[in-house]
Amino acid sequence: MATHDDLIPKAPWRAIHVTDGDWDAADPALLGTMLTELHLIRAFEEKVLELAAQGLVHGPAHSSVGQEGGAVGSILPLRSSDHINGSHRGHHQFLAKSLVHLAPQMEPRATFGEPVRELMQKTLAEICGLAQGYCKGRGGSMHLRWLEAGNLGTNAIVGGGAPLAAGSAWAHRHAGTADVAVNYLGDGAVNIGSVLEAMNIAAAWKLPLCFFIENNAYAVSTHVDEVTAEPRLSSRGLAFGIPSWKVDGMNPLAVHLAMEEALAVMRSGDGPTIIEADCYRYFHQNGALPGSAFGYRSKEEEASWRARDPLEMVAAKMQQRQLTGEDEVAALRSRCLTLMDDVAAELLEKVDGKTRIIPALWPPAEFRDVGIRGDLSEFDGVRYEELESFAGAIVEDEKYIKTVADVMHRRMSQDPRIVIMGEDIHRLKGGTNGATRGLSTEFPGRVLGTPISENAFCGLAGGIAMDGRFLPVVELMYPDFLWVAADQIFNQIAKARHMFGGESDMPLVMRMKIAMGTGYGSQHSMDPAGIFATSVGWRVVAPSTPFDYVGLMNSALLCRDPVLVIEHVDLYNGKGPAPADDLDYFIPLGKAKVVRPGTAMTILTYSAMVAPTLAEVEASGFDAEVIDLRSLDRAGLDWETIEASVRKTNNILIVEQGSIGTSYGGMLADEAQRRLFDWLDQPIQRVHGGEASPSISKILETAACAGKDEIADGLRRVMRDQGRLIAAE
Ligand SMILES: Cc1ncc(C[n+]2csc(CCOP(=O)(O)OP(=O)(O)O)c2C)c(N)n1
Ligand SMILES: [Mg+2]
Repeated sequence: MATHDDLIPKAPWRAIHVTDGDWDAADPALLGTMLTELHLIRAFEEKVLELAAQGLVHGPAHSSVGQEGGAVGSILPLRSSDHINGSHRGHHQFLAKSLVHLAPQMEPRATFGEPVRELMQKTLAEICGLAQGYCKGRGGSMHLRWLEAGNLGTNAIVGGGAPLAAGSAWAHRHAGTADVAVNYLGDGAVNIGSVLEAMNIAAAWKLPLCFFIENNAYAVSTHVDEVTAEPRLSSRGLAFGIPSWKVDGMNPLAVHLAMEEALAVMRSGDGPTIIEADCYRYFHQNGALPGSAFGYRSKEEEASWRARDPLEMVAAKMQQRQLTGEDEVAALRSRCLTLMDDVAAELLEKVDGKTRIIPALWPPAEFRDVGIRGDLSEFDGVRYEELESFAGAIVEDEKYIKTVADVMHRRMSQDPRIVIMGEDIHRLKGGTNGATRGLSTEFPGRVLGTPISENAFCGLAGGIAMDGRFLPVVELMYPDFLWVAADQIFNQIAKARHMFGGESDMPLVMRMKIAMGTGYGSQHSMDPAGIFATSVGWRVVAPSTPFDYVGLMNSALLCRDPVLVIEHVDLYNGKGPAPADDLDYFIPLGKAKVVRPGTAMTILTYSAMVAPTLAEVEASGFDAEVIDLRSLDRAGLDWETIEASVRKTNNILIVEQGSIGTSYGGMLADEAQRRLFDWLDQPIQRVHGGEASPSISKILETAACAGKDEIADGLRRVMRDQGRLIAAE
């Protein structure tokens, strides 16, 4: 008969409770600060609900009323240089972190200073979508960011902030500080992959990151017991070796003590922690009605939690120690309400008996797209080169893949901020293709082999980029994995700058190789250009020669925006011109290149389709002009070069390899016909692959991808449809 041993989890999992002795021993100044912050946040949230009820908050108002204790208790032991982020329900954490930054100690009897008043107004203004808000009204309630105070930015994607916070924690650790990051999340968020992936990577890499779970038992109307067999959510730590605490989140002192214990772990370099705080939101998911009004919970349950209100608890404990009195608490409450009335009044006016936002406070409509990308001023004064005018020595037949590794080697040796990450990039002589060859031995600690957690490591890189002390380069093994990491790549990295007000840089480089033709089938064979180029925020480059790779990679690394560098297996194995010893020049983001002048048509193409296009043009005898686009994103398309060509040729053929569904050419054709319609003699023609993603079977794969035959056919079509005789037909 089999025998069993009980296995002991690697990390402790404990409930923490406070005693009367703890309350008696608590520093009076700490309790006074707690009480003041709790009241300020409560009054703030009540004002938000009041404005929401009057229709003055556009979008949801996810109030934290009832949950203030967890935020205040956990944030008071933090310092300004510690970072936090949270979710859609984040006002209380944002305010608590900002208050600790502005006024580490608050005296319940003192009048509020101007900085606190300004905090309240700017936060309220942001929630109302007004220009004076922290994110100029762009972020609203769900995207509150104030980096100076350590607020990285709240998130409307449940769990989406966890990988970003891991990036911040990585930056703290790698910079050699003892600072930490705290990711606030709900019980619902514990079940999403981003969070579980982030827990794993944070533990594997010993990142100083606290996952602070506000377990209010509901995700909208769904009870935690319905969606997990282990509703004690701090148990998740057991799976990852993360020390975890379960604590009464209505008790700010208990939470404070739990966070102090967690900080001792994190600040001493022992990795992440989890704190699960049991708490309750008094109202529904959003707005001022209780949850019971929607039938998913009872009035009795609500009353039982309200009876344990954190504001009342702290006040009662302080009164027991005669640190305050009922009148003083009432006076504090009244000063908080007056403060909120005052700051709200400055945003509002009454017209015909109706309250409205003062019109002058809205951001102007022209602000709509401002700050999607940076202004590229970081390129001022750099040395641009083109192969044709390059004064240095050229190696005519350099392997493209060697240049990929060489230029990164050069940049990493010059710039200690660069850190690269991806699956297996630290082994196998430079990852699966040799693109990072030699780097892990040369730069230990800066070449990170990641777990297979695309969402987590892409988001972690995003968090590093937003932190700004380091410069992340991410390799995605195959482009199709972008769907796995889509939230971090598109919702987080791409949107952050614009969403947070248009000024927060996101300097990050992502590399991926197109692998069509390798037989890796439907899930490894996409061209990512179309998806990235239509996902505003990304810049996209596709160098087709080793020489261009050097200049464009250098530009990608200098740019303050996220840049996708598209590579291709066909290029890796091919050879082309490369600089013999100069790896320091740039090629502008936004500069296409005419690689063959001609008059019969303009062919727009990129990456590994440039060479076969040139070959087919020569074979056809048609005098086509071929443009290697090089920069593919909407802001990077070089319309000057394209327009000059089309004015001459009056015909466009777009050549790409991949399938039509997510193709790049659709966006390009749309943009081109709007701009160049007057110069066109016929509709824009396109060469592209089939509808389905390429299959593994060699014949079917060849049929699915555009190649030399399709290009030749495209050339003939353009000639035929412009009515020019074709000798062969
Ligand atoms: C990925 C994702 N799925 C669904 C939603 C819609 N949504 C917003 S909040 C929410 C519930 C979140 O519950 P929980 O994590 O417990 O946080 P709480 O609202 O209780 O603070 C849902 C489903 C979302 N914003 N993001
Ligand atoms: Mg919840």
